[in-house]
Formats: sequence, C-alpha cells, structure tokens
Amino acid sequence: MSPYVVWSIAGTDSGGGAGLAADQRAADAFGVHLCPVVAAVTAQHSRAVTRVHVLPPDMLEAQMATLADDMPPRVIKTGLLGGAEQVRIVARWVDRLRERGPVALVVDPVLGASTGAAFADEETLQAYRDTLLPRATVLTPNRHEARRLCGADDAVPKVARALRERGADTVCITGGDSVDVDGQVVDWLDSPHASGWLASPRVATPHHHGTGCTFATAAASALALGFVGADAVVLAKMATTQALRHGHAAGSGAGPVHAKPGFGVDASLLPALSFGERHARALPQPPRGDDAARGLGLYAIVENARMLESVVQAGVRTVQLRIKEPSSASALRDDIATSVAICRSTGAELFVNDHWELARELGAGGVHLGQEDLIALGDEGRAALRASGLALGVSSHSLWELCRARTLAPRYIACGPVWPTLTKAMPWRAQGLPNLAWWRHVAGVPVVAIGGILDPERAALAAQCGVDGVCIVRGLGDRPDVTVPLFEQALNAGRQAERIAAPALPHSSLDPAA
Ligand code: PXL
Repeated sequence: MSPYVVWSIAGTDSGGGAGLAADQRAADAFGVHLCPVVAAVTAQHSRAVTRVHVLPPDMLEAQMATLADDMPPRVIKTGLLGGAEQVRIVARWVDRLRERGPVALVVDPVLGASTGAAFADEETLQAYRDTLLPRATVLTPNRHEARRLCGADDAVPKVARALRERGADTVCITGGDSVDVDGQVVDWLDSPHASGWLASPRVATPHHHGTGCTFATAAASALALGFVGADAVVLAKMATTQALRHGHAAGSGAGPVHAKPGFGVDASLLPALSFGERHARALPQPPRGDDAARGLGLYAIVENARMLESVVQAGVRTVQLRIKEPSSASALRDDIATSVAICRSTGAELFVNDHWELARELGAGGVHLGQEDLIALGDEGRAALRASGLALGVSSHSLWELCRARTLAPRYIACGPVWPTLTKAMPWRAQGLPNLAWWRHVAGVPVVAIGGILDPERAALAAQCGVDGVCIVRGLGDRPDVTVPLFEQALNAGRQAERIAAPALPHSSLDPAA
C-alpha cells in the first residue's frame, strides 16, 4: 500500500532548518508521503532571512494542478505562502479538491520568522481570515500569530475560541516561544472533542529553528493517518518535542530541529492535558503500599453487592461496583456499604463507579470515573477528589483522554474498548491489541484493559500486552465460581506468553467523519 499523501504548500529555507525541509522530516517521522509545493523561496542562514522570493501564481497553480491528477492529497498543510493572492489560490484548490472527496487542511499562519523577518502584510492577514481560516481542519498559530489573526489581545483560550468561531475546526495555539508554566511548554488546544492546556517539559536547546513547521506538518501527518484534530495535536506535540531533543547546531545561530521516526514509543514525550483552563501536568501514581504492589489482575465489574460477593468469593481481588440506576438513594447507600464490608473482610480492592463523595463517606478505597464525569466536577471538584485520598480509576478512549487522565495521579487508566462492545453505546472504534499495548507502553501508570473481553482467550491476549488489570463485565456470567478460575488461568498464561509489543504509533479510535 502506498503511504498517504500530504501536500505541504510552503517556503524553502536555504539553511535547511524551517519550511519544507522541516516539513519533510516531520512527514518522514510519521511515514506519510510529502509533496513539497513551493510557494516561496527564502535566502537565509541560521541568523537571518535576507530575501524572500514569492513564486508567480501560475507556478503555484501548476504544481497543484499537476499533483491533483496523480497524487491527490488526504491533507494539505500550508506554511509560508508569501501573499494574499497565494492564500486565495490555495483556498480555491482546497474547495476544488473537496468536491472530489474529503481533504483535511492544516493552516500554519506563518507571519514571520523567529529571526525577525516579516512574512505577511495586512492584506495577506485578511486573506487568511477570509479564506483559509474558515476552511481549516487544524489551525496552529503561536500566540502572537493567533492574536494578530483574531485582532484582539485577549487571553489565549478566548483567542482560540474566537478563531474557532471564524471557522477553524480545531485550534492549537502553541507556546514554545512564550513563557513557561512550571517548567512546561504549554499549548492551548480547543477542538470539538477537547480543550485544555497541553503541557510537556521544555527541551532546553538553542536549536529550535523549524519548530512551528514541524508541529503543523506533524499534525497534518496525523490527520492523514486518520486521527481527529485533538489526537493529531497530541501526536504533533510528541513529534515536535522529540524533534527539539534532536535539534543540532548548523551555522552560528539557532540550528534546526529534527523529527525522526520512533517518537511514538517514547513514553517521556506524552504530554499532559488539563481538564479546564487551570494548568496541569502529568502526575505519577502516588505510592499506595500493598494494594498497588499487588497489581489489579482480574477486575470484575458488577451491578450490585450480591454479585460482588459472589465474584469476590470466587477469588476476584479487584471489583468495581457500577450501579447504573439505583432504585433509591438508600438502596445505593446499602449496596455501597455492603460492598465496602465485603471487600474489607476479604482484602479485595473496591472501586465505586461515580458517587465519589458517598463512596468516601462509606469508606470505599477507590472510585472509578469516566471523563465526562470528571469534566463535570470542575476544577474545585477534581481538586477535592484528589485530596480525598481515594484511589482513582479513570476511563480513556483516545490520546487526548489518556493525556488528561495523567493529570490526576490515577491508580490506573482504563483503555477501551479493546474489542467492540455492546455494553455501552459509544462512538469509539475498538482499540485492538496494538493500541492496548501502546497505552501500556506510554501511560506511565497501570493500565486496565476493558471492553469486549468476553472469554478467557481474550483475557489472555489482553494480559499479553502487559497490562496491569483485565476488566470483565459480562464474561463471568452467573457462575463466577466456575468462570473466575478459567479467567485467572488465562491471565497467568497471557502474562507468561511472549509480550505483544507496542506499535510505532497507535491508530485512531474515532472516525473523523462521524
Ligand atoms: O517558522 C516559520 C518559517 C516558515 N517557512 C519558512 C521559514 C520560516 C522561518 O524562518 O524560513 C520558509
């Protein structure tokens, strides 16, 4: 199969740091095919841009017309375009290509070089606002570019909202050239799926030339691989942080960054994503003594205290009490209190789904929460939850949810659905074993496999990915005394079998068209 095609319509940098050279390296790191459509030629070295030659419009047209016949793009990324006319030409081509099928567009509104040269006049800026912004799948300005585009000097989240109101689907305002927060480089993400501060430790290097181009092309490459905007931005942040680590001298000024394959399996590159506008960073699971040392193992989800008792008696050591629709407040209390007592007397670890304040009051050791519930808690609620000392299990289905879960110092992060599941109606595609192995590799806290694990064979395969816990919802049936030993055997067999390795990159768990 031939790799996906991404067009980068951008400028050349004679110094090899930014523009199409950086774009090429980023596309290579993702394994997509880059078509370099030259919009402008710059004469520059590591300290300055001395000249910019914008290509005649007909030559820009000719490159795209030629490519369209044989190498139509899945994604177009724009960098230095050189003028208002060029901006409008690109917008027309986006429309023309979109008549034939979906084409994503990443707009990196390059308004100037980090060495100081101005690349866009007021007319060009207005052309961006009028034509490319409304067509953008992902817009990647830095803070200065974002404020100029939006024409307001507001706080970053507000500027992003305004840019989305002008039509960009996902906006990521990068912060590499701004002041750090707590030693972290923070980018503000605003998208249909998630918004928050994306944070990674700053890479201390003077060699950062081409960072913006790398970020935008990385996002374009991730879109080409089928990720939605929010996930594409997470992968772009990983690739860009790695590219900065590989930054090197070339000339006497800022040398180029260098994106390389392999960034996807470097767990230290995974950013954290805040739940709201309050900054957050990845927090490791706090030491918890015996429980954490034991591992989660076979993890049963049950609907009431009676079922809980039967699975615990059958030997299950980790249980979640998930009462979807309590018949009454007092029945809920009774079920939780009974479950707490059963787990106390048997040493099983209990996670109560939702109802975290009640769970704490009744002495449960842990709670499990989905991300919608965590969002609904707000900053104060999440801070109170963390301060409660409850062990926290968090669901995750996408890269951005994984990044967000990491800010809560969770006891575990659940990854699902591993296989298709009917238990819950949800938009997510099955993660499969590759994504499960990837989660396990990068999460930095214990991972629990969940979703469609109906039989011992699947439990063994999940365990083969090296996960800490394997969650069974319906698979234990009415006779846990019979099924639990079979699942336990399968888990042991899976743990001892050859490890299923993490792929170089995960696959998308959400259909961008849905
Ligand atoms: O980083 C913005 C940028 C984009 N494109 C080209 C550049 C630069 C910065 O120097 O030279 C060609």
